[in-house]
Amino acid sequence: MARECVDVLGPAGYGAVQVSPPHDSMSKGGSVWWDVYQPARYTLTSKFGDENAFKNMIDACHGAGVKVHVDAVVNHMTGQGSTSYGGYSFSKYNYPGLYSSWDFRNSPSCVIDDEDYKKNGWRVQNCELVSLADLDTGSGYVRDRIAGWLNRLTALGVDGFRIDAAKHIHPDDLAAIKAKLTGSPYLHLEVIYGEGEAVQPSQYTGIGDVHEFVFGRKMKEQFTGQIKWLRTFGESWGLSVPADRAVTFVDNHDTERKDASKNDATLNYKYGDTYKLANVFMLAWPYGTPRVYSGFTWSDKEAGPPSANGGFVTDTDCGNGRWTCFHRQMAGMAGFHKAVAGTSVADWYDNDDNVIAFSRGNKGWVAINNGSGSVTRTFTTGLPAGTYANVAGSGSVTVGSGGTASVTVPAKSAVAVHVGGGPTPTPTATPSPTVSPGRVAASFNANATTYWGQNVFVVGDAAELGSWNPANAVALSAADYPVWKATVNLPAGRTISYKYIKKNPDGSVTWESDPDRSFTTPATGTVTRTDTWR
Ligand code: ARE
Ligand code: CA
Repeated sequence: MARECVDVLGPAGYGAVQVSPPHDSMSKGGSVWWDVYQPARYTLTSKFGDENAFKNMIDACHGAGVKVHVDAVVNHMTGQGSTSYGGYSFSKYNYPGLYSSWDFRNSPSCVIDDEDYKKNGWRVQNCELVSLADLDTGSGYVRDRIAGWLNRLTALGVDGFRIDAAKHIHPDDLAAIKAKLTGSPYLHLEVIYGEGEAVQPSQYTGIGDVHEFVFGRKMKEQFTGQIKWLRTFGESWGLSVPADRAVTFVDNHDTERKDASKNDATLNYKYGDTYKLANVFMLAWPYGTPRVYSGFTWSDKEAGPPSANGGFVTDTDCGNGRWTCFHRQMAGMAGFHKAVAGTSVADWYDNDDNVIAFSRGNKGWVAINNGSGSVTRTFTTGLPAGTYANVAGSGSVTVGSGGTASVTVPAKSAVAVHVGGGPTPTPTATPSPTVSPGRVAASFNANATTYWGQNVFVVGDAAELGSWNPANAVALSAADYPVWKATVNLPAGRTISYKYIKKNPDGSVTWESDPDRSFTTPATGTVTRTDTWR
């Protein structure tokens, strides 16, 4: 996570990252993902690492301008097991040094039934969620322990909390815990909307933002149907909390695992381009605070993430197929979301089927083709004239003086451009046919991995390479990705220093590491530099 904050999340413009529950939890030795939702004690000795690693992660993320949110599991403790990842021994209702049986609502103990959700709000908040020992959040002692845990995290630098199973904590209890918090961490609550249920999301909006589960359900419905209907998307669609209180998402770690036939199922990474396009829409349309979900790949829905030595999660590798690293695919759109903040939707277009386009003020424009055929037309973009990089894919869009642009949107893809993402100069991929005397054609071939919205340039001490000014660097073409290429005419017989740089969706620049690269151009002919990003 620390690495990802520095390399990807920060440069892309993501505002925050929500991490998995970091408390010491019951251990199922790596066989399942959900043991982390059974807290054993409030220490940072989890399957994800220890307190040092956690603190380093926070510092690295803050250094990259990314806030850190923690998934806080405070409605309950465990329902099974006896040993934690940190080597602590406990039993249900008995956590030495922390809680004993009287801190739970277990006399008489009851377990929430499916029909309780509609009929009995008291049982939803006081009985056990899937047999997990339900904390007596009405007790001062319990409230102090919970607030103490959250305050320790705040002291380490945590900026916000997802409150797990908030629906199962009475709003008055949650408000009392909130009143004991130091600072003002951002709270977002998991209160799942269910039609006709006794406990409703609207009862919690006075405490924090609320996860809008209707959003993901609607995204699945529309993107597996016709997206032209999204023109009117908003609160009137039966969303459960107002936009300014909603955290939106296409899926989360629970909904991605629901059987597709269930009405609370959502899209997930297995839907490929359809999933991607729904996320593009979420980041482009003004509704709520969007959250992109990034997890690990699975076929068994119980299976845990890649781990070793009894379930300790190994470092994420975005190249081995075990992790979706989906946040990388949305990196360009995170920059788009940030760039268009505060603007409204205009210039709506749809083809009466599965292609839509709209602008966000004079800051951004997006086209989404959820259909099976490519579409080429002249769109009104609302943008100032210029050439902009497509941050939802590859290539660029040239907007004319009237704000219109002729754009091709291939089937199942999107084009998104925004002001400030940096107009990409047209790649000078082809050498000019005649090389004037005293000059030689130098080809730069750089093997560089990028995420969506990032582009590679070469910059150096020659005027033709921008005289070390990134703004005048030469764009490389991604046509042979991961090898980025350009050919530049350089003075013959001269020693040239250069480096490759990446321009990020938010306009910032990432430089290769030192030292500078250098070579001497020949007296005549051509020269090719074959390099790997470092
Ligand atoms: C596991 C086993 C259980 C066992 C239990 C205790 O699967 O068989 O009884 O352990 O030993 C996750 C997993 C659970 C897992 C649990 C603890 O999903 O399977 O139980 O971890 O390890 C309701 C809640 C909502 C909750 C969902 C799952 O309202 O808060 O159920 N979501 C959060 C997390 C989950 C997590 C927990 C809570 C527990 O996101 O990942 O559970 O910390 C309607 C209602 C919803 C209701 C839903 C149930 O839609 O409107 O409110 O959600 O039905 O499907
Ligand atoms: Ca409860």
